[in-house]
Amino acid sequence: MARSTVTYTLTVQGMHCASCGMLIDETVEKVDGVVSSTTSVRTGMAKVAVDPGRCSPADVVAAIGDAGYTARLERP
Ligand SMILES: [Cu+2]
Repeated sequence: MARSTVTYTLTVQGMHCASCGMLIDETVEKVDGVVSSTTSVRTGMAKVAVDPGRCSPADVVAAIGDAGYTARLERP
């Protein structure tokens, strides 16, 4: 775990309740290279820590899309 990680901040549309955030976190954490995912329904934001050599913002956006939500990268 000596590798450095980068945290992507994304806005997520379509969340309604805490279960939505948990579903997103479960889905995103299955993506190769994702270290952790913390999604807040209250703020509509997801903070996703990744190994940047293995996971791009597009991978995270795609995974959230697969879960049924729309995500947009706020800042790398
Ligand atoms: Cu929900």
